[in-house]
This record gives sequence, C-alpha cells and structure tokens, in this order.
Amino acid sequence: MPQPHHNYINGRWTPPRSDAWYERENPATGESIGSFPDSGPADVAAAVEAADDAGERWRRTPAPRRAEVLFRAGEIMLSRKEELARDVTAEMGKVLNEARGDVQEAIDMTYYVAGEGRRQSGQTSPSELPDKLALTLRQPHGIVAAVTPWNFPMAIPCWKLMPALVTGNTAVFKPSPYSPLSAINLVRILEEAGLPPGVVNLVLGGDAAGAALVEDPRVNMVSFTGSLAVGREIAAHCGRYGKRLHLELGGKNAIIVMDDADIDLAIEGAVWSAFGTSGQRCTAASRIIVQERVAPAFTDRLVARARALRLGNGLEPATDVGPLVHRPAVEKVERYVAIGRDEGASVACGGSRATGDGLDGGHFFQPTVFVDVQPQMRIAQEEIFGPVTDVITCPDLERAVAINNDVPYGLVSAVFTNDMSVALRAMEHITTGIVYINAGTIGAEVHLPFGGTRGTGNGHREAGQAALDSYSEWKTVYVDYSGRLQKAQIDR
Ligand code: UN1
Repeated sequence: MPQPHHNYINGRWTPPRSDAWYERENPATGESIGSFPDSGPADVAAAVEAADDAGERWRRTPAPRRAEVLFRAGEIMLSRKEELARDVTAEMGKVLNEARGDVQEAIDMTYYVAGEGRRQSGQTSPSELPDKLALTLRQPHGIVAAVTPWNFPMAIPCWKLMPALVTGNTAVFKPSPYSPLSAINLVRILEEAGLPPGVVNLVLGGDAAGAALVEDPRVNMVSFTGSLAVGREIAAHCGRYGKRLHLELGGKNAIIVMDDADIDLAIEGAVWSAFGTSGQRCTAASRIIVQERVAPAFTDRLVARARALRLGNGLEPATDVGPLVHRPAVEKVERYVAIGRDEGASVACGGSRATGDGLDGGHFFQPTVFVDVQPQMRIAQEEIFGPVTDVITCPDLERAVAINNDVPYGLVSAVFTNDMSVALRAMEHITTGIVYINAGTIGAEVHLPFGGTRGTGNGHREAGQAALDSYSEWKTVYVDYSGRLQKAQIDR
C-alpha cells in the first residue's frame, strides 16, 4: 500500500489533524492514484497561522529576491515537464499533449511573473505644489487564499500563486480534491526552489476545507476559479467581511462562422475548442453560431469530425478525447442532453456515454453536437462543462453578435471571417473579456489579461500585468521637501 500524501504547512509535510482521508481515482481507468488528506478546519487554521507568521519577513524580502525563487521554480518545472504532464493526465484525464500545454502554461506564467520582481512599476508624477513629488508603490494584501479547479491543475495555481508571491503576499493553496497530485508536485517544486516555510501552505480536501479557508478572518484576499454557484457564495462572504476577491467562474463561449469564412479553418477551430479537454475548459466553445448559407455544409462536416474523434486514456498517443473528471460530470452532461431534447433540439451525433473498447473503467462521454438549437434554450445558456456543443444559425453578423452576447457569462468569443470590416465590427461589438479573430476560443497566453464580463467574474483579471493589480494594492506617496505645510487645492 503506497504512503498517503500529506498537507504542507509551515514548511513541513504533515498528515491532516482531522485524520480523514480520501482516495482519488484515475478517471480513465478507475485505478487509485493515491490517498490524500480530507482536511478540516484545524488544518486550515494551522495553514493560515503559518502564512500569517511568514508574512512580515516575506513582505520585507526585496521583490527581485522573491522573484529568484520563482525563476528557480520555473527551471525545475521545465526540467520535469514530462513527468508533471503525466501526473496531470493520470489525475484529471486530459490527453498528454494538452497536459504538456498545461505544464507549459505554468512555466510561462512563472517566468513571466518572475520578471515582474524587477518591474512592478508604478507612477511618478509632478505635484501641483512646488518642492513636492508624488509616486505610487504596490503593496501586498497579506494572506491570499488560492482555491483552484482540477481542469488546469498546473497552470491555474501558477496564475494565482506566482503573482501573489512576487507582490509579497503569503498564501494558503486549496486545490480541487480531483487534482491533488499536481498541487503536491507544484508545492514540492516551490520548496526545492527555496521558498521559505509558511509562505505557501497546501491544504488538500474538499468543500469543508475550502469554506473554512475563505471564512478565516485572517485571510485578506480570496482568488477562486470554479462554478458560478460557489463563486457567488464566496462573493457574499467576502462582501460581508470586506475581503479582496478575484473570481473566474466559467463561460458559455461561442464561435461565430460567417458565410465568407475559411471553412476548413473554422472546422479545425470548432473541433479543437468544443472537444479539447473533453469540453472541460471555461474557454470551451459550447455554441457555434453559423451564418445561414454555410450552416448545412459546416454542420455536416463538424458532425463527421466529432464522430471520428477517438476516445480513450489520455496517456495513449492515439487518443483524441479523454474522459470526464468523475461520474457526477457524466451524469450532468446526460441531464443536459435530456434537457436539450425536451426543449426541441436534436442530437446530430453523440448524446450518450461511451462504453466498450477499454472505456468501461472510465467516465467517457461521446462528443456531442446539438442542432435545431434556439439561443434561449437552457443548453445554449448554461455551462455544461463537457463535450457538447450547439449549432445555432443566424442571418447576419448583427444577429450573431446579439446571440453571442446574450448569455449570463462573458469569457471568450471567436469569429471566423475573411472580411476585415466584419472582423473589426465583431471585435468592437462583442462584449466578452477575450475575442479571437480566425482562431478558436482556447489558447489564451499568459502575458495578456485573462477573464470575462457578466457572470464570468467580478471585474478582475488573471495573468498579464492585470494580475499584479489583483494581488496588490496601490499606495500613493507624497513627498514634500519644501519645509512648509503646503495645502493642496488651497495654496495656489
Ligand atoms: C480554463 O479553462 O480555466 O485559453 C483556463 C485556454 C487556456 C486556459 C484555460 N490557456 O484555454
């Protein structure tokens, strides 16, 4: 029996005080990947205390020195990219090539943010008064709770932890219970890179640990990626107690395909964006809005491509689409397929669990395309988070953009067209946080802001320079060297 895994608190790998454990299974095979702490409030309290104790020293460590730890962590991740990727696939199911992308995104973010150790630039400006200078400095929030999902178990923790660290915060990291291995791998790497004890603490477990962490009064900021329902609860708590908050809560993203588009390219973009990571990305394309003339040919080809995708264990090179993360995810997709049928949409391909041929031990669902979809149907409004996409037809760009924007989320949109004025008009009138022209909805890069409008978030962004704004606050400093008490707005 392999050793159970532990939490990481104050620089020590420690068993949970709760003495409660859970098993995680490989979603492709059902084999156990290990036993992990199901932490409770006492574990969370110890982790927060460690983050609190480490806070002052880390805040006073010069930012370029903090960043050196990040550079070393990036180097270690790069040297272990393959084994890290294999653990990603084993615990959450995405195909190995995409798992490599997940790890690469973690590396990219770590290097990018490490560079900010020597930047974090502010503003210097003249004063309205003589012999006076004004400037701005960033300051950390204090303790950041990083609550992360399983679908990007390397990249998303790095999106949160790295900017939190470089700006001088300490952190308690509570990953999804479905991707504990990657979280342990990442924290081990930070430890090896020389991160002082207490600066990042890892608490494994489920909702009880997450709730205790968010509610701990010593936590100053919560950064959460996950479902809209949980995000709203966290927001209510943070609103009540005045905590800083960053939310990333999903999407109902669309690809718009115009009659004049390069259809081969649009098909590639749609297949990759709808069925990559088995549709389990907040950036997945779960709606394809196609202009009427091209719709029949486009739909036939999309359905043919979806039918030809090979399902299987993501570690096998021939696999196109891996399993869903767990049984409840399969059941949720099944429920939505039934809802879509009841609403009057038709299943053009897929629509049920995939079995046989080595699939029986895992949580597989057939790539599914709905046609005859109306924009207000639940399947076209709610996030399904599985390998399901809807084809919606439209007469023109104006209507396509209206359909695109009229959902409770606002993360990503894509437009395929060869008409420059159509592309620019779409870019202007689409109201999501990210827009692609002639590319699918997935593939955000780390040095640009990531996030969305409406229910997708709360106005903050991850990645890019915007991440620094999420994890720090501005301090405005006025330096008066006149030797007199000068009064702004009054002495003129
Ligand atoms: C997510 O789905 O939560 O653009 C993140 C993309 C990736 C990040 C996705 N770079 O799809």
